[in-house]
Amino acid sequence: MAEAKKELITDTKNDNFTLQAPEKKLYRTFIYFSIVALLIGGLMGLLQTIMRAGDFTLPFGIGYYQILTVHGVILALVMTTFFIIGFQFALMGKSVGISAKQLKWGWISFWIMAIGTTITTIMILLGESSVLYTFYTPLKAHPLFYIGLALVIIGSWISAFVNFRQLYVWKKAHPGEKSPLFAFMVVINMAMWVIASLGVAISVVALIIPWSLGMTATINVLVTRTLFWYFGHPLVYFWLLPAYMAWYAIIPKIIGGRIFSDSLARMAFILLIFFSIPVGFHHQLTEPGIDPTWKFVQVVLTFMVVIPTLMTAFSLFATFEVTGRKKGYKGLFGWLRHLPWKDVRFLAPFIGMLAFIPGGAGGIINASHQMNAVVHNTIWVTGHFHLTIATVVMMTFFGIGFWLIPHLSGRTLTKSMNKLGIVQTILWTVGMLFMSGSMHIQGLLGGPRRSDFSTYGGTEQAQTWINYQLFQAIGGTILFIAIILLVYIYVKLAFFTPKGTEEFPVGEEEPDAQPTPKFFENWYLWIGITIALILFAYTIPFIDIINNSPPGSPPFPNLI
Ligand code: HAS
Ligand code: CU
Repeated sequence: MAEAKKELITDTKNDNFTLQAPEKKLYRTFIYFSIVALLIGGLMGLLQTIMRAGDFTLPFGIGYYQILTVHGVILALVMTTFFIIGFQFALMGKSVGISAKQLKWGWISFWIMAIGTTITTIMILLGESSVLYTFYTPLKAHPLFYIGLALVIIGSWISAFVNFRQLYVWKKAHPGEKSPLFAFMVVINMAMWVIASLGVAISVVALIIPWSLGMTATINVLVTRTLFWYFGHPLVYFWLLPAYMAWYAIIPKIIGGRIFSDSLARMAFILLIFFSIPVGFHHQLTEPGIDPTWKFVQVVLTFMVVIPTLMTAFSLFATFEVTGRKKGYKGLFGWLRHLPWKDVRFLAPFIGMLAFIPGGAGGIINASHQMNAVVHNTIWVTGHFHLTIATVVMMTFFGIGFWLIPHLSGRTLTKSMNKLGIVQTILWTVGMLFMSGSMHIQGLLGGPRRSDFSTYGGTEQAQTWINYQLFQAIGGTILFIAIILLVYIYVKLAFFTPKGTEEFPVGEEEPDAQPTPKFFENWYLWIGITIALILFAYTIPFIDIINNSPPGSPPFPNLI
C-alpha cells in the first residue's frame, strides 16, 4: 500500500499529474455507472412521451407516475451525481494528485452511493414510491426509497471530504502557491453541495423517514418543501458548475487557445456559491405560507446570479475571439471560422453554451414573480430544464466523455468515433429542439406539467395540448436514438478503440497574465459569506413558517 501511495503522489512540478491505473479505475467506474443510469432514465423518458401522446398503456400495470419517478430520480439525482463526482475526481487527480488512502475512501463513497441507488430504484420499480424526484410531502413513499436516497447523499459527502483533503494536502506541500484552477473549482462545487444537501438530509432523516415509518402521525408539508428547495436550487448549479469547469479550463485547450483569465474564473465560481443557496423560494413563489417580502429578497438574490453567468459568457467569447485573432483571422466575426467545428469535444459543449441563451432567458422569466404565475406548474418549466440540464449541461458532459472515457480506459478517440459523435450531437440538438420547444409552447397554452393528458377525457383544451404531445413523442424518439448511439460510442471508447493515450486537455493561462490575487484562497471568507447570506435569507421566514404552522404539524410532528 505504501508503495502504491508513493506511486500515486508523483508531483511533476507543473501541477499536472499523470493519472495512474488504480485511480483511473475509480473515475471510470463512476462515469460508467452514470451512463447505465442515462440509458435506463432515457428509456423512461421515451415511454412517457408515448404514453402522453395517446392511449398507450404499459404492461404489468406500470403507471405513468412510476416511470416519471424513475426518469427524474435516475437522471436528475443519480446520473448527474455519479458523472460529476467521477469527472471532478479526475480533475483533482490531474491537478493535485490522490493518495492511496484517499482512493480507498473514493471507493467507499462509490459503493455507498451505488447501494443507495439500487435500494431506491428497486422501491420505485416495485411501485411503492411513485413520488417523483422532488418527493413532495404529503405524497409518501416506502421508507427504503428515502433511506436509499440518504445513502446516495452520504456517499457523495465522503467524496466531497476526500476532495477537500486532496487540496489541503497539496497546499501543505506547496505553501504560498495558488491552488490549481481545477482543484479550486471542484472544492467550491463540493462545498456548495455539502452545505445545500444538509437541508434535504435534515428533512429526510428528521422528518420524512420517521413519518414514512409510521413513527409520527403528521408531517409539516411547508417545512419539507422549503428544505427541499433550499437544496433544489443549488442542486441545479451543482450540475452546472462542472460544465463551467469544462468551459473555463478545458475548452480553451481544445481550441488551441489559453484561459482568458484565471482570476475571473475564480471570481465567477465564488459568486455562484454565494448566490446559489439563498434563493430556493423562487421555486415556491406560489406557496401561501411564505411572507412575500422574503420571496422578494430571494428573487433579488436570484437575479444576482446573472452577474457570474454573464461574466462566463464574456470570458468564453473573449477566449474564442483572442484565439481566432492570434491565428490571423480578421474582421468582426472572422475568428468564428477558426473554431474546431469538426471536433466533437468542442462542438457538443459549444451547442450547450448556445442553448444557455434561451435556457437562461427562460430562467429569468421563471424567477420574475408575476410571470412565474403564468408558467408555474405548467410544462413550460419542464421545457426550461430540458434546455438547461438536458441540453446545456448534458451536451457539455457528453463532450467531456468523448475524451475522458478513452483517457481513463487507455484508448483513443478515433476519427470515425469523432464523426459518429458529431452525428450524436446533431441528433441530440434536434431532439431537444422538438422536445423543449414544444414543452415551452404547450406550457404557455396552460398545459400542466407532470400529467398524462391522454386521461383528460378529450376536452377541447386537452386536445390542443395533445397536438404538441406529438412533437414531444418525435423528440423523445430522436433523443432515445441519440442515447443508444452515445452508449455505442462510449462502449467503443471504453473497450474497443485502439490503445493509446488520449489527451487530457488542461487549459493554461496567458504567459503574461496578471497574477491571481491572494485573497481568492481565503476559504473561511467565502464559506463565511455564503453562510451569512443563507442565514439572512432563511432565518426569519423559517421561524415565521414554523410559528404559523397548523396545529399538529410543528417541525417535529406529534408522536402518535
Ligand atoms: Fe432553472 C426551475 C430560475 C438556471 C434547472 N430550473 C428549474 C427546474 C430545474 C431547473 C430542474 O425562478 C425545475 C424544478 C422542478 O422540478 O420544479 N433557472 C432559473 C434562473 C436561472 C436558472 C434564474 N435552471 C437553471 C440551470 C438549471 C436549471 C442552469 C440546470 C442546470 N428555474 C428558475 C425558476 C424555476 C426554475 C424560478 C421555478 C419555476 C417554477 O415555477 O416552478 C439562471 O441561472 C439563468 C442564468 C443564465 C443566463 C444565460 C447566460 C448565457 C450564457 C451563454 C454563454 C454562451 C456563449 C456562446 C458564450 C442569464 C452563459 C455564445 C456564442 C455565440 C457565437 C453566440
Ligand atoms: Cu432554481
